Amino acid sequence: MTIRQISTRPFPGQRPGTSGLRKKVKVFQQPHYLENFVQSIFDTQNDLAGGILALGGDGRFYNRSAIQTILRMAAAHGISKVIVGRGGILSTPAASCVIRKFRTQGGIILSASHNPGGPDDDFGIKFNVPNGGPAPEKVTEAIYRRSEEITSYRITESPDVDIDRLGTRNLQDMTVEVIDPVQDYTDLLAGLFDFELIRKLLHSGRFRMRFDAMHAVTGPYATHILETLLGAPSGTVINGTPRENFGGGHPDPNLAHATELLEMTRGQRGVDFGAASDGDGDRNMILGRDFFVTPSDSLAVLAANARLVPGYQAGIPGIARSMPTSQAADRVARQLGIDCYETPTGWKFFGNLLDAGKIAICGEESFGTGSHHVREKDGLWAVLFWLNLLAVKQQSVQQILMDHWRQFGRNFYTRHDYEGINSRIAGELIDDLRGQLPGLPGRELEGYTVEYADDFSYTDPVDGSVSDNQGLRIGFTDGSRIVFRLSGTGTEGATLRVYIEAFEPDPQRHLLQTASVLAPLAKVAEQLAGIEKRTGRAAPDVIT
Ligand code: VG1
Ligand code: CO
Repeated sequence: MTIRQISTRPFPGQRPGTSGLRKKVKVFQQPHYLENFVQSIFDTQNDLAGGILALGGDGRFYNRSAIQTILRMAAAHGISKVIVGRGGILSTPAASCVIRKFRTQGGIILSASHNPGGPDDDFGIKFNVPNGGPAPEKVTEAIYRRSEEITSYRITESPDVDIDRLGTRNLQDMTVEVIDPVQDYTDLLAGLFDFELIRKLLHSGRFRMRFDAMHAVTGPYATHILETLLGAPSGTVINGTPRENFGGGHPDPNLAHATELLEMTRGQRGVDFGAASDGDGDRNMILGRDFFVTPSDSLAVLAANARLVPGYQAGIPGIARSMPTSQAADRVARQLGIDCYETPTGWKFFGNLLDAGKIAICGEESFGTGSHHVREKDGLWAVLFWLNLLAVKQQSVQQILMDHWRQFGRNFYTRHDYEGINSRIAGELIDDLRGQLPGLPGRELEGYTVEYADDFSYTDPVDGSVSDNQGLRIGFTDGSRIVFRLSGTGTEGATLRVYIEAFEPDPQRHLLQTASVLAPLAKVAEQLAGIEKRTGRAAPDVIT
């Protein structure tokens, strides 16, 4: 067979961020750019040669051409078989499912998640390890170090592989197996939830829902599961046809971007339940009629009610949340008498806890929720979990939340994002804040007394690895909190995230406006960080 060895030089900055390597498509299109990173994966993951690799992506622009490049390189590297989703498609949770089910030596997922797609927008690649989860830091660091010293890569000279027909074919000595991207994932979810009960709810005539696939990867998954299997009326899934540029939108399920869905849940004629997922299918947004469920609350509600769902009937050993996620889940864990872990931002930190059986449910404030069924967050899983709960409880989304808050208290929560700010200014802002931290405990600010202030450092309870500098936390004596951190997923400048939460035990106050409850703390955040003075921004770009 013809394998070519191509000389190359390192590209600076192929360091994976919160969730893989994300750059503009134009960056990925430079000769050797993608190849260098893929070869760095192959060179550092010794079990891949002679092993099996799962491969797929969210279908955005450049997905198909990247798949062909990776297949040629995999053949040249001596990988025995690549399992690829038809059309090059695998949602992130489906990829995780496939890696686990077929015991592959890892997987490559092509996605920039919720970032816009198209020739002028974003692309991404990430490596998942054999447990199905994103590579832990020591693996991403090894890949990055390799990318800094690479001098050549290997690739076959061969025509494109047909990835649009199911079945097995050869690329020189390697087998390429094209699978239905939806089937294995659907089977897994069907084993966790009470599909019969959900079907009854959807047929009761008293319940209407919409799922917004945002022209991204979950279209075929949601249509198959919700409409075909569960019998929801056709039209339940909106924007269900995946597009390479997501129809020009941000495939980001939040109040700022899923506005069409939001409208459908409004007023007397609004639907009872609205949900959306992101570009690669791992995020979810949950809406009731005229009601938004914060992702932090969603995590707490799912954990508190897990026993009502077949897959979690025996109860859960523990919960984990990322550091900036609200402490609502902690309160649930306390009442259930189980552990709650606080991890740095990014799904990779949940992997060890899930593998060790310390937790079964975990989540992030950024519209991510998931469980031990895969090792990624899972948008449709969360939607089905909610549908299962709604079917069991026969209550509205709002009623479920009101009951939850009455039992556990309410953690009011918001995140303010300042996007595309100058990287140097953002760095200085964080450095200056870090310098202020030691002087904060005991100080009173707008009526709140600082209890602790630190730069979050995490020691993995399973392997002891330490991750420093994971965000600045300022906690107040009444349980309120402000967190500052810089995004690790952007492709232009820096994004500053400010996370604000306040605890409210009094049910009389649970329906107050979030913005007004959190206004004094937002003022404190501004006083401490001087965001407007430094960046010229008087208000955040996105509030969720
Ligand atoms: C953001 C979120 C984080 C999430 C990450 C990947 O990271 O805040 O919670 O894990 O995106 O999500 P950052 O570093 O920009 O804050 V996604 O849906 O890749 O898939
Ligand atoms: Co995503």
